[in-house]
Amino acid sequence: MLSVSASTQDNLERLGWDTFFSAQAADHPGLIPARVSRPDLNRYHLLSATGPLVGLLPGRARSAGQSKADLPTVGDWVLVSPIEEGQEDADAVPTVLIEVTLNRKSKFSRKEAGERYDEQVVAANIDTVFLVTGLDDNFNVKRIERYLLLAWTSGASPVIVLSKVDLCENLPPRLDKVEKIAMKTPIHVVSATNGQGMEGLREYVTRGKTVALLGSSGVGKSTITNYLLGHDHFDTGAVREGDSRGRHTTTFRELCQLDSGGMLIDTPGMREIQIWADQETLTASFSDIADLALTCKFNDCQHHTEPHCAVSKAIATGDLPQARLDTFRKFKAELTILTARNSHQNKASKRPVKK
Ligand SMILES: Nc1nc2c(ncn2[C@@H]2O[C@H](COP(=O)(O)OP(=O)(O)OP(=O)(O)O)[C@@H](O)[C@H]2O)c(=O)[nH]1
Ligand SMILES: [Mg+2]
Ligand SMILES: [Zn+2]
Repeated sequence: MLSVSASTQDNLERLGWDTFFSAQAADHPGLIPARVSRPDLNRYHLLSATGPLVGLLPGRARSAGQSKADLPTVGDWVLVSPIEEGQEDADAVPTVLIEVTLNRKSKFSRKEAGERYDEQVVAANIDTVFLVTGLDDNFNVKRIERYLLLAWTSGASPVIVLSKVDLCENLPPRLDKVEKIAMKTPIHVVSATNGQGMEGLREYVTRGKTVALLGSSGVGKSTITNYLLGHDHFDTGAVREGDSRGRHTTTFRELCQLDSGGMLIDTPGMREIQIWADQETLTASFSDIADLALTCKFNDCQHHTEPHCAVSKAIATGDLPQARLDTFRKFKAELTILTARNSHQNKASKRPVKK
């Protein structure tokens, strides 16, 4: 164990430090733990027990990384060493060298935007993800289903946040649609402009806990973050008239500490959220379909025209929406391509397969 003073220990725990990380740090005596609050182009803004630091990553770490997903990202814990020379200005934020990135407890990933089949880690070491969707004209249940699958893959607990309830004239049918696909995920209906339901979100942002806000542009992620922080740290931007879509106001990911000791990670609205998951999580995310399939006559029933198919029956009676089955099939197809591409890339690169 590192020998640290009580107040240092307290500050670290407020940042989310626990035995999962201290056990790893024990192998690297003398290095200082810090958490990535904001990755920049060539440097990393860090938070440590003694305050902010600026971390530099040695070139060798960049080239040794098998994929971009291995490089430090927002929420990661790193171990650093001080850089002695060249720090003339005593008031400047100390610059340090990032020596080690600790294994992650959880990570929210998606397939990198565009053609490449690479993993992009959006945020690391998060306890809860707020999947934010506006109850305005930009409301979209399919998008929530997609985010939910990624959240279940992440190792963090998802929470569905339906924002802008002050703009919603007919809540019950929308809420009903979300409840049908939520699979018991907690749902919070909020307005960050009039405060409705906002206190309920605080229970997730307690001392040492990290919450990441995810969702399309304009759904109100930064407005919610500012509300919980108690001041306007992030810029917010008006949405387009007509379709209520945002204008990509937030352009970087940043972890901020609340006075309560919890942390929020605000992220830029995602244009595309392509799946990064595995078959097991897909089945678990669609446990309603999996449960029904257990009672289909054939074990390998595809729920098309087979006799005694419990899934088809549930669709006929309206117990299972057709759209739900369609989404499941679409995700399954995307996952099949992803898995095939990944195994192809791994073979082609002849590198050891990643953990
Ligand atoms: N009426 C109403 N407007 C809201 C609410 N929350 C956010 N807004 C407005 O919606 C617009 C977009 O909010 P942002 O917080 O910038 O949205 P964002 O999700 O951070 O968007 P990006 O940074 O582009 O991803 C702003 O004009 C906010 O004032 C709400 O609860 N009610
Ligand atoms: Mg924003
Ligand atoms: Zn069937």
